[in-house]
Amino acid sequence: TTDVVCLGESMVTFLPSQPGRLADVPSFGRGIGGAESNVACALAAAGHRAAWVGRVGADGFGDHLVETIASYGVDTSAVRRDPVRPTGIYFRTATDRGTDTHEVAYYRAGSAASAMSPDNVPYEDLLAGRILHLSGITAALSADCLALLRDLTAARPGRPLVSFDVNHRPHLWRGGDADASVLLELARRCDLVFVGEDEAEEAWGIVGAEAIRAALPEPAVVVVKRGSAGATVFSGLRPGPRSSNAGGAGDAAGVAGFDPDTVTLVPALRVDVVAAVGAGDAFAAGFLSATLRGLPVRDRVRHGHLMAAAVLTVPGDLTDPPARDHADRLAALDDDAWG
Ligand code: KDG
Repeated sequence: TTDVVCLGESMVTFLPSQPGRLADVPSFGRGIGGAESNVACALAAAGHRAAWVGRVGADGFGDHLVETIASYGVDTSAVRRDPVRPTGIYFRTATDRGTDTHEVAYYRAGSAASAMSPDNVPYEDLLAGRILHLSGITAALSADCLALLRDLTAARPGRPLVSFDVNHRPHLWRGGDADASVLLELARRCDLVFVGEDEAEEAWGIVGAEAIRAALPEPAVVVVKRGSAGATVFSGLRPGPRSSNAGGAGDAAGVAGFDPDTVTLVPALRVDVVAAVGAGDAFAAGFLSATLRGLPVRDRVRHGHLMAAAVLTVPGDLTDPPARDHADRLAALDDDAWG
């Protein structure tokens, strides 16, 4: 069986040849982006069976995405091609060193992925893994995509463990019918939630890790990312709204392997940030990887931090994760080494 199935829009990414305003950049290099396929690629590179489900155009950019994602070892067999709508693309400027300020220009309105709906995605493939990984980006793409996330996060028999990265992208919520408050509604229906302290404040006006957990009481695990301070994990066995298959896929994925109601703060590594884009995806991949391996909560977070550190120190969205035995040795270092 597949370990993790990731659903979402992937795009061809254009990275600038030089720093400066988007208006002044003369040329761009091609890469790939897409939060959920980034997670799938990192998981596959770390040795897990990962699949990505998405929708791309019947165009060269669609070919490039499918081929590149497959080259990481990700199963792309359930990706659908849209005969009419194009593959989304986006451009961005270089991040100022040490900061997270960059411009992003999306060309994805009306994209193939925005046409995903409960009527045209392969449910059998989506529900076939131990974990289904989703993100809030999909909710912002279209009313159909929001309906799809609502459906996939609904309680159903045999549901895999549902992992949700809130991924609030303010640009995407401008001018739509829904607003970012739906991300809170969706997150509450999932089993494992990743959210940044900053994005919870920006999207929902909720300040601080404890307040975030109070607003998200249902998921068995809530991981609050706190930038360079690290991450706080709230975990507990809760009956929740999803009637998750106790003893089934959810348990097998190890989320239930926590003592009830624990709060664990795990400091991050301090790195010299080149570009922050993709770090959240790498963190989720590291945490999921260690979860699949049944590692203790501290080590799940440390594997998240290690994968994030690898991506933070390169310009693109994606990089090879540290080898597993290397990551295990780093994760096992004393608290002193982890600051
Ligand atoms: O997390 C990185 C993503 O934000 C990036 O790859 C592009 O998926 C993307 C988005 O929608 O912003």
